[in-house]
Formats: sequence, structure tokens, C-alpha cells
Amino acid sequence: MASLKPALALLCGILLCFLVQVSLAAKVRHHKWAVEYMFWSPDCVEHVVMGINGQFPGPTIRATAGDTIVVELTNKLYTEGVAIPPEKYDESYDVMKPAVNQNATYGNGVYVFDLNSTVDVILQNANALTNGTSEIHPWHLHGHDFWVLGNGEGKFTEADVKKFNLKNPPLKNTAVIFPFGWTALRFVADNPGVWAFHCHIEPHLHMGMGVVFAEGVQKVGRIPSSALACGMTGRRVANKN
Ligand SMILES: [Cu+2]
Repeated sequence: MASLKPALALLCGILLCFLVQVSLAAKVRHHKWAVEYMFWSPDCVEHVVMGINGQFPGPTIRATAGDTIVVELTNKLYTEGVAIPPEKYDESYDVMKPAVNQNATYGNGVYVFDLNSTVDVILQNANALTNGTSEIHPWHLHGHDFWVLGNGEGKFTEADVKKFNLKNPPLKNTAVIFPFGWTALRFVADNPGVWAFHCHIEPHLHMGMGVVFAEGVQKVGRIPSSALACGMTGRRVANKN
């Protein structure tokens, strides 16, 4: 038994060293981040970006293996869960096939544009939930007029861009998409605010046929409480004040 003691002591020493080393290396690192819109102009053109603690790009987190990172995040964005309009989209859909009734999707459908950027929208109509059914939808945009660049039957393809009327397109704020067809719109996002873009058949809007376009939101001042005087909103604002 006596001969085991040095070996046991050595083993304990090794374990102790190991534990000490681990406890020295592993740390819990706390960070406080406030995410908010800010201006950034590295190329002399002013951009709106999402900064962290007034920095863009945000602060670097340094850590070593085994560390725990805790970030306390304050969301100061005017629009939460924003979606950046995609450059590409999944083109594998079939407009003639009834959609799978998922009953509901989730997401707030907020698209944020750079102020004064030119935005092209392709509205694509498709089969409703019943086979062989596709309806007309009059889409209306708040806060802007848009040019109707064209419309066509079936699924929109890149080749349809050649058919756009860039010479004298009509200027409207409502345009229809025909059954199984597409309609192309263009507008300039030059009106700071948050604007609804939706089908003007009311039940369709209630069923979710609408999104929100946001641009230059940081330029919008505080909404006066007198402008929020209707119905439940008014009562809530009044109670708060
Ligand atoms: Cu509709």
C-alpha cells in the first residue's frame, strides 16, 4: 500500500493541475449590446445599417475554447425581425399546382429598403387552394405611386424583363394581378416611413395577403399622441399618458 502513495499523490497532482488549468481557461464573458439603426458612409454615400453600440461592424467577441458567452441584447430597431429583400428566390414553384394548405405562415413580412433606392416588385399569382382556381387581386401600395412595367401570363421568368415597358409605363398606386399571371411594378423608396402593400380585397388582407415596406424609418419623428386617437389605440395611448 505504501508504494501506491507516491503514484496516488502524482495522479492527484496531475488532476489538480488539470482542474486548475481548466478553471483558469474557461470564463463567462458578459456583453451588453444595443442594436439600432445608424448611418454609415464608408464610400461617401450615406447608408442605413444596423449597428451595435454605435459601431458598424459591431464589436468583436474574443473567447477561448470552453468559454461561455452571455450577450444581453437590447433591440432598438423600429422594425423587429426585418427581412432583407432577397436577390434570388426559389424558382422551383409551380403556379398551376394548388398550394399546400399550411393554414398560416409566420413572419412579419417587413421589407426594409435603403432610402431613395429603386425597388422592383414582381407579383406572381398562382393556384388557390382549389385546383384550377386563381383569382384577381388588386394590390395597393401606401405612401408611393409606382410604375406598372408590365404583366403576363404564367410564371414570371427572367426573359420577361425584356417585355417591360420602360418608355411610358402608367403611374398608379393600385394594380391587379390576373389569374395565373404576373405583374411587374417599380417605385422609388423615397418616402421615410412604414407602408402597407396589400391586396385591396379586404378578406384577402385579413387572410394575410399583405406585407410592409419600410424605408428611412430613422427619419420619422415620434408619432404625436393626437394622431393615435382612434378606438382601442386611442384609449391605450390616453391611459398611458
Ligand atoms: Cu386578393
